[in-house]
Amino acid sequence: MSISLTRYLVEQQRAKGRIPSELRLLLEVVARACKSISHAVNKGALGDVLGTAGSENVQGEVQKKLDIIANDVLIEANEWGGHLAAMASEEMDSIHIVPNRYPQGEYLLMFDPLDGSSNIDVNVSIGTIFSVLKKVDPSKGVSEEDFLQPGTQQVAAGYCVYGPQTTLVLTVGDGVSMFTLDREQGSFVLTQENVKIPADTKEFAINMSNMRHWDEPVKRYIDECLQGEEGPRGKNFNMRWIASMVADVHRILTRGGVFMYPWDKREPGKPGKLRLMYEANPMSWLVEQAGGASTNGHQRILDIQPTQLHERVSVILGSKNEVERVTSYHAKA
Ligand code: AHM
Ligand code: MG
Repeated sequence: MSISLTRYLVEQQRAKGRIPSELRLLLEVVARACKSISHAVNKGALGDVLGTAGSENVQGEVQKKLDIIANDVLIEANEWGGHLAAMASEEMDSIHIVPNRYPQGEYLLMFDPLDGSSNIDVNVSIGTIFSVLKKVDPSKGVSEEDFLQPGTQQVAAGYCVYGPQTTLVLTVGDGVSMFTLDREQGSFVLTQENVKIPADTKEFAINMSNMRHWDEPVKRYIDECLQGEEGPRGKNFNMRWIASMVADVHRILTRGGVFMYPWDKREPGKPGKLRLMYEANPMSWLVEQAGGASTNGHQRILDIQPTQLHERVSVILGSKNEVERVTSYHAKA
């Protein structure tokens, strides 16, 4: 018997008491929006969704048409349900407060509407990443400060990867579950529960073209992997780099591995490329819930107190023993 996302969430609410009905509604709406984005992605050149939009986001990155389409889909789907107070997105300068004409809820939704934008036009896996927080003080109006909570405060997080299959991966703090979109039924079906990342791995993911810019601990780690059987690790490593964090993390949740987008010397003032609120926090929680680890090299990502909405961070996540090794190299440096 197949279990739909709806049923899974009802059971999380009813039997486990883990999620209130408002959060269940919120997650259903996010899933519906992802379904709609998946359809847009599938149309490709037939749907006039490829190419750039001719605009830039707040971080000075060129926006693709699908970045904007996905952002609009998520905003429109979520603003009227009464479960949210506000939303924040990688593609919007500031927070989007639920308009006055709709009731306001207590949840805050953050998303990277289309992660892996450089892969859109070349038909490689891309995705949507999301994270849910609760307003600290429900009696006050909502502001940007409400979003600046460490990742440990997330009440739900997940991503949807648009690849050969469309897969939604979710945690509400009770392990990680995966749902595959059944296009004939139009619903997400539970296809894996209790996802676990093996503690050891022989696979790493990093953009090797930046090697000359890395810091010593990261250089050391990768250099030792590259030496293979003859080196200090005594085993051969394999490399994968999809350039879509959703797809790289999905592989790690499926078969293990370590993913890194570390700080580098290209722009020393920038802590990293990836965004804490829309990418690092949700992915770190999923990875930890699957038994893996996630750090910026010095601190657990989920413990970082954000100071800005669009803050960037260095990310090292995946198989526990490898992440601990990279962390120990940072401590020694
Ligand atoms: P995006 O959210 O604008 O798509 O940027 C984030 C992406 C990640 O998905 C991926 O890991 C990284 O950027 C790839 O960067 P690079 O092109 O430097 O390899
Ligand atoms: Mg992204």
